[in-house]
Amino acid sequence: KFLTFLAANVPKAELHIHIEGALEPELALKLAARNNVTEVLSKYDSSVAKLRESYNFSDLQSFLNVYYDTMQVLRTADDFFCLTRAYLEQARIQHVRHVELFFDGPFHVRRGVRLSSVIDGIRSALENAEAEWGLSWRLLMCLQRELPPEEALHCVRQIGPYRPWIHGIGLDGAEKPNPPERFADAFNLARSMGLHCVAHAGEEGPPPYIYTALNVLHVERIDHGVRAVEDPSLLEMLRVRLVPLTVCPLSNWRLRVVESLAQHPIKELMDAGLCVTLNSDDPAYFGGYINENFSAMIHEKHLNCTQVLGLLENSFVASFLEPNQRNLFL
Ligand code: ES4
Ligand code: ZN
Repeated sequence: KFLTFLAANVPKAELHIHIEGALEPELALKLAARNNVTEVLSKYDSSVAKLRESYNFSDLQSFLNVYYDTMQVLRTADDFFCLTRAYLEQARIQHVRHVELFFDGPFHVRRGVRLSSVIDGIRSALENAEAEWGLSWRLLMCLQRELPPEEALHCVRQIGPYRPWIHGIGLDGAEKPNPPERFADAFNLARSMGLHCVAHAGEEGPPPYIYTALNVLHVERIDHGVRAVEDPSLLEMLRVRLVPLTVCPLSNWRLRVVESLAQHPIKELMDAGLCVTLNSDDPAYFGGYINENFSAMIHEKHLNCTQVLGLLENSFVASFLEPNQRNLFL
């Protein structure tokens, strides 16, 4: 189909990708062996097939269980380098020219991996891609909402030395029953440091979580936000305030946020006048990278050319690039 070909080959930005969610089972097993931590994947028989078999999720928590298990194999800066390099190879093939990448700060710190290892490894791979093929990038530290807010605050305080390479913070993890306002202190500190602020909200959680992400955390973008369709006045607020949504259709489908791809509310969100972008979220777990998310929506929602080009343009408009660089064909 022509539009799928077009979307696949046009330059684009990806704004919602968790680097730990790009850990394919093959690399996970390789890293487990080299770090002598094969036991962390033993409940999956340390096999690619068993790991992939476990990627049959019933909700967000059932995914997070496997995701947090698997990322235990990431120990050293070089592990994060290899992981990021592997993702960026796919991104390059899919014509991603700009990426805004999340990593899970508090979770890694809690299991004894230093932020310096995480950030140095990811950053090296990003800088290589920038030098080799002109990628532009931003790096955002996600705070895990199921962990204590003090751990989130502690991680934001630790950003100092890495400030040149950390452009913002996000909020991810188990959404219910962890509303955004619990993390007001961490977000206030981040904002005072000049960091960009985004948050996952309205993925599994109800519309009020989107309101508090906007009004208490003062986020500039909402990650997912698909449940905003349930609340017309919230849609209006997102439109008037020009708050973009980073939507991840394959993720929503695999985590049963929507019953089927055909029932995804992307058109309602676009028709409400919102700045919607398409992203992969956790491509190793949800069956596709960014172009597969485009093709899924083009096929299942019968998007027209204007809608597809609008999504591609929005990926730059909604980015944290300099305003004069937020252009599709720059
Ligand atoms: C995530 Cl899909 C999703 N939702 C919330 N937190 C996450 N962390 C990684 N993927
Ligand atoms: Zn996400």
